[in-house]
Amino acid sequence: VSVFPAASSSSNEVTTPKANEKIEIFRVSPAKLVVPTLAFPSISTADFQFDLDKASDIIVETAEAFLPKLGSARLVLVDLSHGSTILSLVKAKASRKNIDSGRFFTFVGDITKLHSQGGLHCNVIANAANWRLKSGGGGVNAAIFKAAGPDLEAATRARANTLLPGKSVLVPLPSTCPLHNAEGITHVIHVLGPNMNPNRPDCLNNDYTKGCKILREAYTSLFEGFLSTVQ
Ligand code: AR6
Repeated sequence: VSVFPAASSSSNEVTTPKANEKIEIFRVSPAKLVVPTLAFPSISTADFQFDLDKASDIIVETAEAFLPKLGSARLVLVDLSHGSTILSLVKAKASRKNIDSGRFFTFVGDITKLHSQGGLHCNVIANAANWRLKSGGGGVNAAIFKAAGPDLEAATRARANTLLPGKSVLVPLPSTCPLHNAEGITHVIHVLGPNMNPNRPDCLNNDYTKGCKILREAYTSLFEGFLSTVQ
């Protein structure tokens, strides 16, 4: 029986369950060994050029509001580098609010390789998508569609063709999909955030009243989608 360890909030180190936790684990089925975990990138803060400080407030506030609904499930904000500003801001703000760091934490790694390379098991990942729900483009969208192969494109089409800013769509991955069988990811949730980049569709021209409202809606929709997989 393999046990997926919990990740530490301060680093990518892993912890070993205590002896009495192991006894409990052996009584449950293998499927139950995994703590439901959503890994998500910071929506809108790279290609869509959304302000990092405002985004970090929204991430921490929406995560804090959702944790009580999620039972033991975990929310993990992921970015590629240890120098990530959004990870530092979120970590500092979550710690100031005393949010349980075992249930909401940051993690450095490629969201498509969290289990194989980072030892972190996440059964659901979020994608910072484009409105057409198309592969490619760049950023995390390109990485997720590439790692998932054509299965994700087909599964996405079965659910939706387009997405409005602030909305998300939950896409179950077939077991043939490489992200499912290599990384243990059963669902991808595509999220469309607000766009502040004048070279991309629906630019909000720095209107942060609208932008913050849409980003809040986007995270709320994302966490609700994850909640529906937990229940
Ligand atoms: N793993 C983890 N995090 C990543 C990865 C990865 N493989 N790649 C990027 N990030 P972005 P947006 C982080 O630009 O701002 C796309 O082209 C990145 O460092 O992907 O919402 C879509 O098609 C940043 O923190 O998304 C849309 O058109 C975060 O993911 C548009 O970009 C989001 O960066 C969406 O722009």
